[in-house]
Amino acid sequence: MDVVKNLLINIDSDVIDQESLDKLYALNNEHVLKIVNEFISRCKPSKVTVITDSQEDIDYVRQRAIEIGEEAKLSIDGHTIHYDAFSTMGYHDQARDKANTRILVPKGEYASPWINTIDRDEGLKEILEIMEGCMRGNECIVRFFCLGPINSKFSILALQLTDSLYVCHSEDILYRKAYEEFKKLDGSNKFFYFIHSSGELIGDPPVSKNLDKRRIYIDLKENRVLSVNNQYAGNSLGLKKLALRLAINQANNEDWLAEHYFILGVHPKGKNRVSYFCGAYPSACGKTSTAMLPGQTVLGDDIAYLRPWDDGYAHVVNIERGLFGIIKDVNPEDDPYIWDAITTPREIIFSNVLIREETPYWIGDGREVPEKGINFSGEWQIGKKDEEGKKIPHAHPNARYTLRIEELKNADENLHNPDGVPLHGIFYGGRDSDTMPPILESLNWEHGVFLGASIESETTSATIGAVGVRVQQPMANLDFIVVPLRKYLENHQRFGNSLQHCPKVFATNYFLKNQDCKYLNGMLDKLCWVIWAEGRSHGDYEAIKTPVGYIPKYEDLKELFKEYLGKDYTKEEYMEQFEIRVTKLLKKLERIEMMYRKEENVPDFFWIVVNEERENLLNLKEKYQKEDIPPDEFL
Ligand code: OXD
Ligand code: MN
Repeated sequence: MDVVKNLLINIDSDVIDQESLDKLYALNNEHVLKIVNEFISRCKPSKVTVITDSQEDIDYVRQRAIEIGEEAKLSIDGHTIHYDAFSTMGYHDQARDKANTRILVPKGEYASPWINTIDRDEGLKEILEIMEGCMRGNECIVRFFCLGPINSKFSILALQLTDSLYVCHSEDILYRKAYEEFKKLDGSNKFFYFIHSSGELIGDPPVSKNLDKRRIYIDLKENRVLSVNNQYAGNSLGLKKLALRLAINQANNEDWLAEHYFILGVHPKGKNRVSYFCGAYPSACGKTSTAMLPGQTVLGDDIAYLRPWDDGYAHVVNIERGLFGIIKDVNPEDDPYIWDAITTPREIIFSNVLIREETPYWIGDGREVPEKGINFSGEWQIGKKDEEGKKIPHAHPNARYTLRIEELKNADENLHNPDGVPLHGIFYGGRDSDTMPPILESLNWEHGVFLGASIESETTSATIGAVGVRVQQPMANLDFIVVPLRKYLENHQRFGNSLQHCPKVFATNYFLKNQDCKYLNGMLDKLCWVIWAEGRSHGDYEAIKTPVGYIPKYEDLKELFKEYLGKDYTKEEYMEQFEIRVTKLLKKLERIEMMYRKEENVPDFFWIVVNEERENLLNLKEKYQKEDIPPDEFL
């Protein structure tokens, strides 16, 4: 034990008190001590506090977040507000910083061209220098969490050091506490670790000052991420998107999947069953609204781990227990479950919204915009502009709420099931105004992998940079894939083929527009696509086989629209929505090919699907001599 204790010799006893030291020693894990020692010595906080699973410790974090001003109380009990740094509408810490998030790649190793990398030695040198003294004057919290349910084959433990009490508090809402689980590691280093610092702080509320030195470096070799000079949860919270990258690496070296998926329990009327579906959508493309469909249950809204299970299905768990949801457009009509939860007393952190008389307001909340208040830019009034003359909205388009799933009326009862839930199907979707039909079922698993690999979307405000550019987003996961795409696709193919009950794959598109740029579908129509997909996974509906996938029959949708939405779904609507748009699909295929041609050694199965798809589309063009083919032609 003394050897282990000696690992903390570099730390001044004024910085860490005996109580915290004892909590560390009780873990009996030299790896944890080494990490704490190394980064406390480097980052030089004025105080180190170790947090266990006790309520007292957890309350301490909540309290400190308010005391140091990273959060402020709002009028409703349990609600707080947090702001991230803001300079102009184009330069801020209100979204993920893709440019400065890099994978550290050892010399000579291959990385796909769209993975943002830096030479490992160079990157480590750079970030470790930036981290030198970065916590000076601040308190560093040491916390222990679990990615996934406790006591589960799926789960991975995670150690977080951070000087942001907001980060630590958010993680408490979003993840399962696991100090006691670390004790069970028996001294091993089988955990991820995350070192985060907001860096020097400025202003009131205190926000990261040195955004120019914001870095998020992912070190696959050590299963760790170092993140500095930021607070926005997508950049700062180790367990969210930073851990996803480490998990993708691990999964692709083993036999499982780590995906950017929600998990939805689908409960079709009168059938007395629940079937679980996952879904991947790039940010702000309907992911949360699909996960929150009325009458269904939500098990997760962002990240899932999948493993082949004894019953022949893939089983899936939510590695989180909370939501870090986009608040824009949350209103009582479209999002009743979320609206109810975030307007009543319970533990919630709002970020980057407008506060007026201790009440939060956001874009699309259905209320009149207050004339003034406090927002991410400080004192705000209607018409306020940033230094570059750009209008500052009352709330940021990427403003968020952080909330436990169990606080929702539609929370699924299997959230903490260590065995996860069996997976019946996967939805993929992007933002596509003119090409894909509202729902299309893949011809087989490989074709499903292709559908996921060919998601395209317009960029949104969830990442920094231009908004509205069409980009390829394989499995809505491109920002997080840290292994060569070749390997990622191979792993998918192998995974599905190893299952006796392979999930069905569906491409969805909620953003189809007509010539006048009007959406062809209502917000809730997706409920009918989802119920149809669930029925398909049980063999309840026949479908029309087109050369690019299966589409629903009009009669089935007509009934579903009536039963679930009380709507008359007309044949004309169906004919327009489910046309097979041959020319547009060929163009999309070209873009996809162009992307994958840049990758080394893309697996054969992928090119086989691409070539078949092209041939099928060309044949259709030849046969019908039309750009768009009505669905009835395939009956
Ligand atoms: C998220 C994201 O916040 O994907 O979930 O950006
Ligand atoms: Mn996400």
